[in-house]
Amino acid sequence: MDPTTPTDPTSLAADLADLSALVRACGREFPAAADRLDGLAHRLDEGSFHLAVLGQFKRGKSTLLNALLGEAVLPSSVVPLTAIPTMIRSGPARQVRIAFSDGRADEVVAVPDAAALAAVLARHVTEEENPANRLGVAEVEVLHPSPALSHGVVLIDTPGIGSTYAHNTATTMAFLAECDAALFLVSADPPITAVEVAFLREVRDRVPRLFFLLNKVDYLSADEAAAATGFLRRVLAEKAGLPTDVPVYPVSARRGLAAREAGDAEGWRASGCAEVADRLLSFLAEEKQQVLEASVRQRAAGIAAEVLLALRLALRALAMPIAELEEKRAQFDAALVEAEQQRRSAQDMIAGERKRMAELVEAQTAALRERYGVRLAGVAEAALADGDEAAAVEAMAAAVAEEFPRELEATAAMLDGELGRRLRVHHENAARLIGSVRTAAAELFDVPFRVPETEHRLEQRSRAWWVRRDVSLSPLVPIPAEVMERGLPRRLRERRVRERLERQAENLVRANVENLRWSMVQDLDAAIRTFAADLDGGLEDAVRATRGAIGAAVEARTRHEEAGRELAALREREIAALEEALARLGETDVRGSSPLPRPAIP
Ligand SMILES: Nc1nc2c(ncn2[C@@H]2O[C@H](COP(=O)(O)OP(=O)(O)OP(=O)(O)O)[C@@H](O)[C@H]2O)c(=O)[nH]1
Ligand SMILES: [Mg+2]
Repeated sequence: MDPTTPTDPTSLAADLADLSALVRACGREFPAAADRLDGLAHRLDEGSFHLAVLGQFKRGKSTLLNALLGEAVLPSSVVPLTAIPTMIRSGPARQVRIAFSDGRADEVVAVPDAAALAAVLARHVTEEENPANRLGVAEVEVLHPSPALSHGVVLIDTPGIGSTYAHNTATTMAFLAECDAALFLVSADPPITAVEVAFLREVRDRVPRLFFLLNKVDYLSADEAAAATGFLRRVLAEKAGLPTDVPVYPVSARRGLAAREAGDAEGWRASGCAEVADRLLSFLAEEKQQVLEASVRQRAAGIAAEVLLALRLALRALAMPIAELEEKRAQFDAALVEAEQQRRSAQDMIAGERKRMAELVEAQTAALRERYGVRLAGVAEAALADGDEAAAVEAMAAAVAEEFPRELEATAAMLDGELGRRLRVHHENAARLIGSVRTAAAELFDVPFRVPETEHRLEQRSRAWWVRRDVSLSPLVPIPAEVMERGLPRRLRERRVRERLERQAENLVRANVENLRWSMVQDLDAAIRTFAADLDGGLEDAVRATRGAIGAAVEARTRHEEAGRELAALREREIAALEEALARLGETDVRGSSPLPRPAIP
């Protein structure tokens, strides 16, 4: 099968369900394998693709999304408006779920039509009706039946950057890490600004795939639109280092929306939105879907190959003279002694990795503490120059609230990457060790088996270990001045103020960095524990499957010749069914000698 051909994910899901049922029915040695297959089905099911629309305020992001959805549901206006990221997923009927940052239960609202949906969204995500996010909304998720949301695409409306509402910019910046791809929207009038170029530079480093849309081309004639597109391309190349032929899609979101609402297919095409909907959305989603599906297929085939190995072993064992069988069992147990030694040394190495990572966390947080101490001293000094102690305290608190989450993100991202890189080597070693146990069994009983390749690509972007990231900041508790201080000479009083501010800064930094350090160490421990348990579990599965197969054969043979024959017939049937299921998954040579299809990665 050509792995670059996108396949129907529902049929893959069905194949996985069949395979899992089949494996489960093969007997008590295999529930773990069936569970792993169910895990893959879940992964496929939730394999959504986050596509955000990004841009400066009022470029028409919300209008464009409305055009793509086919109805005006996201609030749009002439004043800066969108204040909370809104995720729009595919669902059978319109529904809104609102999550709050203070841990209140989510609010789920079923909405009968577009107008009702628009009203609920306006109440929660706009600067007008929810100024400075008074309602404490953390995230809004919309379910919508639009076909634009097929292939697992999740469209995301983001607050515009660069408006007078600085918190909107901060919200969008913090959200970039969630985006798999983005449509970067600029408008024909005014042409791209310096603020947008600076924003683009940030985006470019954090979002893996970017597409450029030039909106509001309805203001321009055809010639002007061509000139504007050319200008935008030049700016993108010169100021943001993008290739000179980077595609730019001219659109009129407003006309697109009007055309969709009027059912005007020609107008829809003329607006440029059709191309975005047809080509871009499906291209992006398929690209992701393809990688995901190929990887799921490959892993499922690997699991099925392991089960097949155990079944073939059992069949071979059933045909063997008892004495030979016992001898093979002893040889397999001897091979396990070696594997056990390797397992111990792997666990030691993982423990060593934990220690080194913990040291890195300490070093990073110490550096952060130091950097922040200096930074806050500077902030306090500057505020004191033209204000009093209270102003300096306020300036420090503001600096922490504004800058600390970013620092924290950066440190966490760096450590995430580092742990991922380090564990990858151990992951490969563990897979090899587990494979060697199966290979030993296969060789002993002379049945074909190829160790499945491991695949990490999809995990690379997931934040495997940093799960409890807590960006809530420790507040500043002002240290009161002593009453008698007022009577002191000015120089002395100033020195006291400085000392107090210094202590304040120290407390603030210590409390916040300590929070971070503690949660990182917790997460690191959890990640290492899971990893070590996975290694032990995987090895145990491999051993259990082989021992189980031999044991069942010995038991059946000693019980009755008839029982042995019956079990052999059952195993043969199971093997045939599994081989068939494996062939459906796209594995051509079920004897396990041909390479599995590799995922197509652009
Ligand atoms: N002429 C014209 N106006 C448009 C177009 N798209 C959007 N607009 C108008 O531009 C204004 C801003 O649109 P919004 O969709 O609210 O922009 P936004 O980027 O979501 O704004 P924020 O959420 O504040 O960042 C509205 O008045 C829209 O009607 C277009 O293609 N042509
Ligand atoms: Mg908007």
